[in-house]
Amino acid sequence: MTVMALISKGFLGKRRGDDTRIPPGQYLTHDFPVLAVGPTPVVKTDKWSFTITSEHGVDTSWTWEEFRALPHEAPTVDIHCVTKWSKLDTSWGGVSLDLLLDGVDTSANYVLAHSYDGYTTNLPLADLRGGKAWVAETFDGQPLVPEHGGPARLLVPHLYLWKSAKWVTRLELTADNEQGFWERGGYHDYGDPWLEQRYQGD
Ligand SMILES: Nc1nc2c(c(=O)[nH]1)N[C@H]1C(S)=C(S)[C@@H](COP(=O)(O)O)O[C@H]1N2
Ligand SMILES: [Mo]
Repeated sequence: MTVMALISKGFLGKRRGDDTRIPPGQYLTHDFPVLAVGPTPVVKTDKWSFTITSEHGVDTSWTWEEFRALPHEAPTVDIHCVTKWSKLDTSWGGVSLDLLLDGVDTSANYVLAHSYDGYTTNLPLADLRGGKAWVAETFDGQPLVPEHGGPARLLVPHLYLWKSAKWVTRLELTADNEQGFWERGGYHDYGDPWLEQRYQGD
């Protein structure tokens, strides 16, 4: 092998590696930090429900058993927290939002996600479609632990992780953009980690 081949192999190897998957301003971590506004809520699966409320006020709901019986997917995705850590190749199990939204009559453009701890976060409905978002209930093949949002959390890995509402229980579909908890506090309405949309105005 020529010297050039060795150099370009090394260079390309690095270029294809982890560093190209870390958005600007982020660093790689192998831990899984826990971040929440308040204490971890105790959510029992026999009391759990997940509801999509359309802009017409129509509810589509699942009990835990009904949700568990839905076809599941096993996405492996990179996640990016606005506190600057990124974690690569995280593996989850959950139900695609495409499936959950299928049959919901809506022409809403936005979603306000509601969680059992009172947390809310907003995002465009389009960002929940197209194989990009799940209601996840396992992590690394194990039931999702309460600290990380169990029984189930929203997983929207292409946006900063504050959009991935832990302990999610309801998606409210809205015609207009309504800000959630951190967005009212100055965080960005969209939150694209590749554009470093951390705060309003970024
Ligand atoms: N219900 C709820 N979901 C939440 C939060 C919260 O406080 N409550 N914090 C958000 C924030 S700011 C981040 S960074 C991620 C952290 O997820 P993790 O604790 O699993 O790392 O959860 C998000 N989802
Ligand atoms: Mo966060």
